[in-house]
Amino acid sequence: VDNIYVPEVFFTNNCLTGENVVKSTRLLGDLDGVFQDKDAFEQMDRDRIIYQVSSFLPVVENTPGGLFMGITLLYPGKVGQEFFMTKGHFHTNSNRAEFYWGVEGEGMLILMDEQRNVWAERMFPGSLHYIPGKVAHRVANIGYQKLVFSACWPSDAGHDYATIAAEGFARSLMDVNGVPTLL
Ligand code: S6P
Ligand code: ZN
Repeated sequence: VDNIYVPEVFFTNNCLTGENVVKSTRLLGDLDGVFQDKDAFEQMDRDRIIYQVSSFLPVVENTPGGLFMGITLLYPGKVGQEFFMTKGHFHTNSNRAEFYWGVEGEGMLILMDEQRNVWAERMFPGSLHYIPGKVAHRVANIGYQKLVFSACWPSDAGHDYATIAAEGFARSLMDVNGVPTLL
């Protein structure tokens, strides 16, 4: 498995074969419509890498009872005053929960329930976050360094990106005079 962000924990588990690891890269251009400041977005390089995900998929997608694990590297930066963040999603099997935990850097986990209530939890190395079912989740990098976090979710959760693409989150995490603030 070349050119992949792999922390020590993966090597000690000796579970990477290269066939069950799926890597994906999200460029700024893939996040069109996600950020509030459209003018700032248009002035930036659409080919800039915003985040990369390596997912370890030991079973076939949709297998009931299995688990997936992923590690996400989210670069620092802002579009206007809004911190770089992941697309965010609900799960297709909406009641499926997920764990996130912070590995490196400083972030905010932004959560939204089906009534569009939004709240956030601070992420830092060692922070652990339980995301209940029916709660959309996205992560913002609020620091000056890369943010690395890991996730574990059921193999039959699935990803519903369409709802967030259509309706967004009800609040955005902005830099207000140096303070990350949900507006
Ligand atoms: C998968 C898990 C993460 C995210 C990754 C990127 O269920 O939540 O691995 O896929 O952090 O975020 P997103 O919203 O683009 O999938
Ligand atoms: Zn998820």
